[in-house]
Amino acid sequence: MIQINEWLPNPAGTDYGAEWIELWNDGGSSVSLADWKLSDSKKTYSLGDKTLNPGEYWVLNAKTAGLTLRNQEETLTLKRTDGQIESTSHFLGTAQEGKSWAWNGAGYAWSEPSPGKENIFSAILAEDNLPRGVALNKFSSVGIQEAALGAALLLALGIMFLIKRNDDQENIFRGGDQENRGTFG
Ligand SMILES: [Ca+2]
Repeated sequence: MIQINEWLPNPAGTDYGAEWIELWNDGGSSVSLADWKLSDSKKTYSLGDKTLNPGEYWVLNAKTAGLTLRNQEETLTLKRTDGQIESTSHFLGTAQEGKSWAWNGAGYAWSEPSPGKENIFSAILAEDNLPRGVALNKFSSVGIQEAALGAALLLALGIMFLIKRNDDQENIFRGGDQENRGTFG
C-alpha cells in the first residue's frame, strides 16, 4: 500500500515552504497515484500521474501541493481514485518543532526527519512514545479528563459537606430558638 510515511508539520524556523509530506510504497508492486488525492484538514491536492515503485519514497513540498500543515491537531488523508482512504495520519496536541510525525510500522511517533529515506527512531524517542503515536495521545487526554472529573467530584463533595454543616448549624440555632420560645411561651 501507499503509506503517509512521514510529515513535517512544524519545521524549525519558518514553516511556510519548509513543510513536507513523504509517501512510501511499502508493497511489492508499482502503484499509479493518478488522480489520487492528498488532503490536510482544509485543502485537497490531486497527485497527478505519479507512479511509486516498490519501496520508493516520494517527498512532496506542502507549499507546492497547496497544503498548510497546522501545528495543532492536524490530519492528512490519502485517498485513491475510487475515494477510498489508502492512508491517514493524525496527531493530537502540538507538533514538536523540527520533528517529523513518522510511521514506525505500528503507529506514528515524533522522530528525527528523514525525507526520502527510511524513518529513524532513536531508542529514546521510541521509549518516550510508548504506547506509540495517536494511542498515547488519546490515553493521555483520557487521563486528564479523568483527573478533571475526579477534581470536580471532590469539589462537589466539599460543597455538599459545607451545605450540610450549615444546615446542621441552622437546625441547632432553630432548635435553640424553639426551646427559648417554649420557655417564654
Ligand atoms: Ca522518511
